Amino acid sequence: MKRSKTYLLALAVLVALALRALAQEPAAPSAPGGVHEVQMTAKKYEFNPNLITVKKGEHVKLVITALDREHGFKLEAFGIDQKLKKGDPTTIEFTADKVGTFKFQCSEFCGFGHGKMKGKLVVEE
Ligand SMILES: [Cu+2]
Repeated sequence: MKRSKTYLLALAVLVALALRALAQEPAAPSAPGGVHEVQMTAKKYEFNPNLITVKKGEHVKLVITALDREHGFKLEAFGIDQKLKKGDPTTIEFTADKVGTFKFQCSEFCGFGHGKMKGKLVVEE
C-alpha cells in the first residue's frame, strides 16, 4: 500500500513538471515582429559587420554608412538594391520572413576589389 502511494506521488510530480515545461514553451520565440537594428559601414572593399544574424520574423533595420565613396547594398533574396551615399547613413528595412543564409554585396562599382565586397545574412528559426 505504501509503495503505491509513493509511486502516485512520484507520478504527480512528473506530471506537474511536464505541465510546467509545456506552459513555458510558447514564451521562447524572442519578440516576434521585434525590430533588429544593425549599424554598418561600407568602404573599399568591405562591409562591417559582414555577417549579420537575425531571427525569423524580425523586422531588420540596417543603417549603413559609406565611409570612403559611394557604394551599394544588394540583398537579392529580399529584393533590395540600395545606393549608399558617402557619409550619409542609409536605412534599409525588411522583414526576415524566411530562414537561410543569404549573400549581400556591393552593387556600385568601386574599384578592383569591388567583386569581393560582400557578406552574409543568416536568418535563424
Ligand atoms: Cu563596389
